[in-house]
Amino acid sequence: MSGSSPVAYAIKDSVAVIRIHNPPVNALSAAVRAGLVEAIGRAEADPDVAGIVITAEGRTFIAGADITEFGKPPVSPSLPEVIETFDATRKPIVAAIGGAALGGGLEVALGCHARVAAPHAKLGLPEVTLGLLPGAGGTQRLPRLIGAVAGLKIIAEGKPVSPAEAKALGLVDELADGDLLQRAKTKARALADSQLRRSRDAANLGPREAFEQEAAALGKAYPDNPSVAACIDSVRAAFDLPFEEGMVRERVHFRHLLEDPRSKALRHVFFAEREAARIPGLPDGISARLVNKAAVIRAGTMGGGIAMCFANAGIPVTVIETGEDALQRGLARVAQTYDISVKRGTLKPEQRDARLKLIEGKVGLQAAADADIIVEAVFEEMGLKKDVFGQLDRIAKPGAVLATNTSYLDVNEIAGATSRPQDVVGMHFFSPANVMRLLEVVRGDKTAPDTLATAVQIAPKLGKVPVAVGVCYGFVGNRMLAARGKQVERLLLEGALPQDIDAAITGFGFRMGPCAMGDLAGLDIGWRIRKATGARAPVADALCEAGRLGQKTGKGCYLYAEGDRTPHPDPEVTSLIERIAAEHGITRRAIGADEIVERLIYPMVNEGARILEEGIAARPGDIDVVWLNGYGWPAWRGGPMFYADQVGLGRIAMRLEEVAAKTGEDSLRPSRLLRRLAAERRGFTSPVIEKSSVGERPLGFRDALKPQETRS
Ligand code: 3H9
Repeated sequence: MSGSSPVAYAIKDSVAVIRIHNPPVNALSAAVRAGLVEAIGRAEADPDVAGIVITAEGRTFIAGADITEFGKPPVSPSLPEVIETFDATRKPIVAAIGGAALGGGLEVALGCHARVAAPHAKLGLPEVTLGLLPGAGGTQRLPRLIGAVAGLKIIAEGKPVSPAEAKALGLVDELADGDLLQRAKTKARALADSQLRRSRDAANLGPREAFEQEAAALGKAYPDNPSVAACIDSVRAAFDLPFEEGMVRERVHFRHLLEDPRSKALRHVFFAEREAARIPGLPDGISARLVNKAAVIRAGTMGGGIAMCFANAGIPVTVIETGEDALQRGLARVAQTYDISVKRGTLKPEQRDARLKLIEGKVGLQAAADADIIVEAVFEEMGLKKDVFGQLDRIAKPGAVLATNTSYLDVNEIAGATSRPQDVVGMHFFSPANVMRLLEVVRGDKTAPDTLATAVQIAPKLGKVPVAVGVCYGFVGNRMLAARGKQVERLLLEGALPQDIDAAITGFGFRMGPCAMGDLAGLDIGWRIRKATGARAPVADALCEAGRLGQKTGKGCYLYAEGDRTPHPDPEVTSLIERIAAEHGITRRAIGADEIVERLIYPMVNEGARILEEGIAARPGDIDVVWLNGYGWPAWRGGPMFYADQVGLGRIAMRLEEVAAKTGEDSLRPSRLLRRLAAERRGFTSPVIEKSSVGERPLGFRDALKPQETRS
C-alpha cells in the first residue's frame, strides 16, 4: 500500500487488518475505495492470511460515501464494485465497527461475512435524508439478512439503530465490550474453517404480505417523497428479482435521485448547516469559555423554554423572576411541558426528574451572580433590556457571557448599558425555544471572539443549529419575514384572500401559510411593533382594530371554533379587505398561486441579498440555514438563496423590477448584489461571490461591497 493511501494493511496473528484512516469521518472517497480493493486482493493472494478484518481510525467506522463526490464525474472503482470483491473472496471478512457505520459504511459492513460492533457504535442507512437511497447494495442485502419489514423501515426512515438493536435484528453478529479488534480477529479466524455466509445469499426476507403492509404504511407516512418510493421499489425487487438484477434496479434509482433537484437541495442543506458553525473572522485557536452554570432571566414561555434547553444539555440553570407568583407559574409550565413529553413516550420519567432537578427558580437578579452564561428573556423593550443589562453589569461574575434573546433590537445599544460590551452577545432563540432548532447568534461591534465562540459552541449542546449574524433590525430571519409580510398585505389588497395566500405557500412546501401563522402567533405582535415605529399595514391593522387578534380571540385572518385550531375562511374578513382595498382605490383581481409564490418569495431573496451586501450574514448558506430551522422552509427546496439559484437570479431580478414598477414600491427593486449576479448569470452559491462580498469579513461589517456597490 502506498504511504499516502488512506487504507493501511498489516498482518497480525494470521489476520489481515485493513485500517481506514480518512478523517474526519472515514468517508469512502475514491482513494479509500481503491485502497480497499487493493488490500482485499493482497489478503486473498497471501497464503499466510486466514481471515480479514476491516476497521477504521477515529470516532466513526465509515460515515458513508463521500458526499462531496456526488455530482462530479464518477471515479472507479465504484462502491458496488468494491463490495463485489468482498463477495468474491474465499477468505472471511469481518467488519469491526467502532463508531458510526452509516450509508455506504454500513453497506461495506453488509458486504462482509460478519459484523462485530462496539457498544457506542451506530448503524444506519440515512441516504433518504439526502433525498437518495442506499446505492451500494443496501436495499438488496439488508432485507435478505434481517427481513424485508425491518430492513425497509431502516432504509426508508433513515434512522440509525443501536448495536443492541442491530444484534437483535441479526444485523450484527457480536457485541464487543472490550477489545473490538481482538474480537473481530478471533471471529475472522473462527470463520476461516467454516462455510462463508454472504448477505447476498441470505434468505430471511419474510412474508411478502407483511412487507406490502409496511410499504403501504410508509408510502402514506411519506407521500410525494421520491426517495422513499424508490426505497420501497428497490426492496420489493429483493422478492421479485435475483440479487444482480435487484442491484441494477437500486442503481437506476440511485442515479436518477442523484440528479433530482430535491436531493441536490438536501445535500446543500447538509453542508450549509455544518458550514454555518464555522465563523469567518474568528481568529484561529479561539476557544469557548467554560459554561458549568447558566441563568435565564424571566420564566415566561421563552425563558422557560431556554431554561429547558440548558437542563436538557445537563447544565444546571437558575430561572430568575421578579416575583414569586410569576416564578411558580413559569416553573409549573416547564414541568407541564416535560410531563407532556413523558405522556407521549418521548421522555422517560427519570429523565424528566433529572432535568427538573437541574432547574432552580429564584427571585431577584442577584441569583445570576455565579452563572457562567446569563440569557436575558425579558419583554422586547429597549429600556427594559438596558436596565437589566445595567444591573447584570454589577452582579455577573467577571467573564460571564451576557446574552440577550432579543429578536429585533440593537445588540450594540444593549451592550452599551454595560461596562463590558465584549461579554455581550445576542442569542436569539425561536419559539417554542425547547423545540425550534435555530439559534441566531448576534455579534455586536464589541463582542469578543471568545464570547461569540461560547455562544456558537454551546448551541449544539442545547440542541440548536447556530448561525452567526450581524446587528440590524430583525437580524436575518425576522428581517426577511418582514419583507414577506409586507407583500402579504399588498396581495390581500390586490385581490388574494388569506386562504389563497396560505394555500399557495403550503403548496410551495411550508407547513403553514403566513396568515395562519400570524393567527397562531397573535396579530397584535406586529401591530404593537408598527405602532411603536409608526409603520402601517392597513389590512392587519384593521383586523386588530376589530379585535381579531388571531387564535387567542377566536378570530383573526380566519375564524376559529371554540377549542379548535382549524382556520375557517371568514366572509367578514373578505368584506373588510374589499372595503380597505376600495378605500385605497385598488381594483381587486384574481391572483393565481404561482404569482403569489413569486410575489412573496422573491422579495425575501432580495432582502437576503441586501443582508449579504451588508455583511449581516456571512454566506448565502447561512441564510438558508436560518429559514430552514427557524421558519419551516421546506428542506427539499434547500432554503431561499439556494432556491433563488434554481429559479435563476435573472428571472427574479426581472420580476422584482416589474412589480416595483407596477406598485411603485422602491424596496422591491433588485438590490445591487442581485442585479450584478443576474447580469453575470451567476448564483448566490458561487464561491467567487462568497469570497468577494462577505465570506472572509467579520460579521456586522456594513460595507461588504465597495462604496459604489452598497445598498441600492
Ligand atoms: C451514501 O453513503 C451513498 C451510498 O449508499 C451509495 C454510494 C454509491 N461525506 O457531521 P459532522 C463531513 S450517502 C463527506 O460535523 P459529527 C462534514 O461535512 C452518505 N463529508 O460530525 C464535516 O465536514 P467539515 C450517507 C462528510 O461528529 C465533517 O465531516 N451517510 C460526510 O457531528 C464532520 O461532520 C450520511 O448521510 C460524508 N459522508 O457527525 C452520514 N459525513 O468539518 C453523514 C460527514 O468540513 N454524516 N462529512 O464541516 C453524518 O451523519 C455525520 O457526519 C456523522 C458525524 C454522524 C458521521
